[in-house]
Amino acid sequence: MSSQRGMIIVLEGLDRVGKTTQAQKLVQSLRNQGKNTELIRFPDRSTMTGNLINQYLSGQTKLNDHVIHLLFTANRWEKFDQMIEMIKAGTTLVIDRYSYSGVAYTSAKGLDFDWCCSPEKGLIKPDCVLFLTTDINESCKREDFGQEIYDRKEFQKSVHQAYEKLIDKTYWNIIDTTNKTIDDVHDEILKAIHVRSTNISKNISYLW
Ligand code: T5A
Repeated sequence: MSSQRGMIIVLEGLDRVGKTTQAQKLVQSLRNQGKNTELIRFPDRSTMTGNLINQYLSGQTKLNDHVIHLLFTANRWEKFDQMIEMIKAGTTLVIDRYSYSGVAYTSAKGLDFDWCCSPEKGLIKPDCVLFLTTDINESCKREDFGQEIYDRKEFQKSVHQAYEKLIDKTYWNIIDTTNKTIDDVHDEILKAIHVRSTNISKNISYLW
């Protein structure tokens, strides 16, 4: 066991805003700094729940809105024990989407906000959420937008409004990526992480 627990960093934002690009670059930079770092993506489409989620997102299977919400949450609970182990061993986790996506996307469909939060209760609370924003007109034009069921501009606007209810400046950084290069955004993220990393509590906290 490491004497210092790993940091937990989450990237959030609308579809195609650049989360995966930035998560991968962040993992690489942290590893270059000598930090043991792992990338986790939600949904994890490789598990049993992930397979159902993938069928739903690609339009092959229809599911009740409550059911798909609980599947996304279960997909996170499946990783819970492994994540705790890694953090305690001193591994930094960079997580591409998390509970905030769950709540923002489902509540944007009109489901009760508190109901959406409740199955997330008890999951690990991140030390830092990087909320990537951009001009929706730009992200909707990016490659592959429109391939999955949530890739509709009007729905994305509702999701953004739902995210705004979740912003907690005590551990969220809003990173406006509009007209910025991938490298500029990466630099901004590194600066934000550096500031947050000086203030990590010894113990793991839990949502919500
Ligand atoms: N969902 C997810 C829920 O409803 N509930 C949940 O609990 C969870 C976890 C799938 C869907 O599931 C929903 C949300 C989603 O609708 P996903 O697989 O993470 O989730 O889907 P996306 O968010 O669409 O993930 P993507 O990987 O497709 O998009 P990213 O990661 O935001 O974007 P990225 O990095 O792949 O970049 C997209 C393109 O933009 C370019 C990249 O090169 C790439 O071509 N790009 C830039 N171009 C110009 N300037 C920049 N600064 C750029 N940054 C990236």
